[in-house]
Parts: sequence; structure tokens; C-alpha cells
Amino acid sequence: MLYGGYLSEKRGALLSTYVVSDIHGALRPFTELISKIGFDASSGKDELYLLGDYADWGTHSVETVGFIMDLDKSPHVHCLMGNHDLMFLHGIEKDKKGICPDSNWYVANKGSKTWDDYEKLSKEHKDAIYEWLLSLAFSIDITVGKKLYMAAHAYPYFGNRGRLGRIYTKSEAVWHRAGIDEDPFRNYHGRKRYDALIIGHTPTSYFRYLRAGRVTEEPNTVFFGKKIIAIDCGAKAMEYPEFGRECEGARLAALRLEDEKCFYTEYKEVTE
Ligand SMILES: [Mn+2]
Repeated sequence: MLYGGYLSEKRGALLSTYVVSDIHGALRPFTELISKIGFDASSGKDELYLLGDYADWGTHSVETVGFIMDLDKSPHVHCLMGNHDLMFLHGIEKDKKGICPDSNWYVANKGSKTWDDYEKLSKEHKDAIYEWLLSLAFSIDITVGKKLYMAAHAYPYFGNRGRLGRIYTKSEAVWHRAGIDEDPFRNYHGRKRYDALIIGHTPTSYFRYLRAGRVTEEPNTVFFGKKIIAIDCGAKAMEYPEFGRECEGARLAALRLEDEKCFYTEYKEVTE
């Protein structure tokens, strides 16, 4: 970085492609990240891919979902489904039938705050969230230069295509915990040649621990495996000091695919 500051990070007229995942209600770190990378949906110069898990854990979950729904109106923003978004969607569907949301989501996956805030919304706003959640794709191909990536929350998804549709299911696409050096495309025998799968879902501290064989003290960083690029830097734990190192190392990351440069923001407590 030659001159310091964010402006020098802009790459002039070059197109930049950013991926971010697992925001989990960390609205302020997310808006800070957006300004740090200088992403402007209206400029048409950059593309932003969000790999799911917008809500739960963080205090500002429903606001985060609203903010991202607005962003997603741009053709340059691409939002995918995460397991938490699927749990939210199922919670809404159960509620429509008069059944309580699943306790696995509500309690174990910290969806209770999301649900409490969702319940306070107008019917119009609730319907808009429901429609948006339904619209989320489970994977997307991204071409950058000569490289072809697939982005998904957790594991590849090829649509409902015969044998592939039975191996690579929607459930695996949002829940599967990929192995550190796994080739997630080994059961895919189609014509495309993927260079890597970009995922969120599993905080990168886990991959780093597996590789190093010990817990490291540094903040979380984007993890580059053989065929996997993991970008969830554990933002979900930002507001949970009781989680110790998981909280201390928690960051929100944006990866720019053109040069594999990573950008990070952290949680700062704000007194109002
Ligand atoms: Mn997840």
C-alpha cells in the first residue's frame, strides 16, 4: 500500500469482485467493510457476493437483513442462502401454520433475537423478508480472469440435476463442514473446471487449528486450502466475550478475488 488509507485500495477502472460471508447481524462491521472496500453498487464497477448467514447471533440481525435486502436490489449484488437463512425461512413457514419455530434454531443457533425482532415488523415487511429468503440461490459460479470459482455457503450445489442433485443437496450446500484439504468437486464430472469453492459457514479459526495443530492467538484470517477458500472469520462471536478467543479473534472479512487481497473489520462497542 503506497499512500495509506482506503482510497489507494481502489483499483481505478478495474473491476473488483468481493466475497463476504456470515455477517450474523454484525451490521456496523459490515457497513464499515463496505466503505473500506469502496463498494458502490451504483457504479457498476464492482461485484459483491454475499454467501449467506445474515442473521442470528448479532444484536442487529433483522436490521442487517433489511440492509442487505436493499443492497440486493442492485444487479451487482448476489446473495446466497446460508443454513441460518434456511432456519429463518423454516421458522416463518412454521409460524404461518401456527407452529413455533424450531428450538434448534431459536436456542442452539441463537435465532431468538432475530425472531423477536421479526415478530415486531409489519405484515408487509415480514412478507418482503419471506419472499427474499425464498429467492436466495444455493450456489453461484464466479469467473475472474481465467479462474472459475463456485461460491456457496458450505458445499457445492448444482441445482436439481439427476445424480448430482442427489449427491450435492441443498441441505449439504448450507450445512456440510468441508474438510481442510477436501476436493469438494470430486463427485462432479461435468464439463466445468472449478479452481476453488469459496465458502463461509465454518469459522476459519477451525481450519487454521487443523492445519497448525494448535490454537493460534492472532485474529482470524481468510483460509486458503487446496480447493477451498474459507472466508468466515467468525463475526458471529463478536458480541460474545464469554466465548473467549473466538470473540477476541472475530472479524468480518471481504476477499477481493482479482488479487486475493483480504479486508477486515472488527466489532467496536458503541456507547449511545
Ligand atoms: Mn453457516
